[in-house]
Amino acid sequence: MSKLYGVPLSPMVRKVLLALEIKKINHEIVPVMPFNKPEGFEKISPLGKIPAWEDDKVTLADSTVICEYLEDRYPEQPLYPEDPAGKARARWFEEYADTVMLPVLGTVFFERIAKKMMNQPVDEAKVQEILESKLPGTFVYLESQAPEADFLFGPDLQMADISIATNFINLGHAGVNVEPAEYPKLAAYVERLLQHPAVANRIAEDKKFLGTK
Ligand SMILES: N[C@@H](CCC(=O)N[C@@H](CS)C(=O)NCC(=O)O)C(=O)O
Repeated sequence: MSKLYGVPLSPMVRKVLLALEIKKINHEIVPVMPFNKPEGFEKISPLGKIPAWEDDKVTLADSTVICEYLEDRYPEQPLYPEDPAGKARARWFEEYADTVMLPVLGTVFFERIAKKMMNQPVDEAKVQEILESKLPGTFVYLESQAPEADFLFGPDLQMADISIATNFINLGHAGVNVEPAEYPKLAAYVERLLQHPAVANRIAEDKKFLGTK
């Protein structure tokens, strides 16, 4: 069976997992923790990062590369717009989520949740610094881009939305929400993202694992 290497709490692994679940692609998860990787994992993921993917045809690393492959191989239930301009904009949002949101929102999660799981001291000063100096810029940009209704490219949740949602899931686990009074469009969009059945199911699974409500 096709294998997804990683753990669902990782935003980048969850991104691939959501694509797999929405596209109903059979797979198994091979648990690999980002900071405790099995020997030889570099043969599957050259940079040693999760997620990685292995099936009957290919071994791949990087969530975007994996998701684009899944889209090409399993085009039913498309997760990218068809038109070139829409597809390019979708790729931009995915890139923004992976390279700008992950280091900001992901660090808050890493400090407050991952470090606690590893019995390491939480650097709350670092969290506060991110919340005050880095998070607002991201929220201001996303407020300017958030759709008035539905998702970024219409009524269906697509890869651009998934890439953003997975980062907001971890931010929520870390106890930070979008303030509707400050960011009304973004707060409403994030609410719609988190209520999508596939996303809500991922959150429920995470909470079971974390032992939170
Ligand atoms: N661009 C990569 C980033 C993957 C990534 O940064 N994964 C993190 C976990 S969310 C990781 O494996 N960190 C451990 C490390 O860098 O060694 C992707 O989209 O898959």
